[in-house]
Amino acid sequence: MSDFRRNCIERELLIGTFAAIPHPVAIEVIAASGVDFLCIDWEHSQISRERIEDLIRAADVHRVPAMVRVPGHAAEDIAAVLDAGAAGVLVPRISTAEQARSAVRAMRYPPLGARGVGPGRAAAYGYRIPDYLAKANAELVLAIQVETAEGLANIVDIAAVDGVDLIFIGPGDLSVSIDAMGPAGKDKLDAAIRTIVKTALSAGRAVGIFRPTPDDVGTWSAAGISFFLLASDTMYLGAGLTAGVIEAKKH
Ligand code: 3PY
Repeated sequence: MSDFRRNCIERELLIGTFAAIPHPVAIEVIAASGVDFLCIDWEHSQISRERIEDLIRAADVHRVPAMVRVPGHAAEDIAAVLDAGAAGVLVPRISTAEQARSAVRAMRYPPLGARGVGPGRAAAYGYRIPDYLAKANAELVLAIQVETAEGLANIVDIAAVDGVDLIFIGPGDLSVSIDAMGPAGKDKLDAAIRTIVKTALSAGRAVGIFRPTPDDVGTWSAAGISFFLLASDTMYLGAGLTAGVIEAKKH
């Protein structure tokens, strides 16, 4: 098993960020920050499928595991990023157990799933297909994202799906979906998050969450969340530069 998957499953504290800038330089800057992993955000960025392989390559140079958040549930997209060498996949908007099972089928080779065999970068362009087939199911992380009212209602069934390593909570979408936005919705949103965490942990899944800042990582890690995606390269660029400009303009 890869260290990354073992650390996910064993609920080691893992800190990463989303990569949304479609250039390997941004990946190298992220990798140099000390993150435990990064997640290339194909869902909410203008990163093209062709570019993903180069971004993963840049992370590999620095030995930082790179997962990819795919744009939807298509098996073809999951296969494409895994063939490019992703260390795992984050599948957004999983709201039913059947959607979770379909993600497992797309992610794993038989007998656990139905992923197709291809001569991609992950298998050394075809030269190491048998080696890759022997280890891929054990090495790659499958994280599914629960972020809808329907997903919250179905969390017991979703968490029970074998082959899912980690349930990742998207608080932004969840807050919109359950009508718990802003400060007025905080208690409702926190209660929903705690329900997902408790159910996922009872089913033996690790739990992750998106946080825009590290401020409450301690609170959520005490609640059992071990995998954190903190903001994104673009958000940190914006926050860092804004703070610098404000400071400079004081003089
Ligand atoms: C959310 O907060 O809904 C997310 O998807 C974070 O990426």
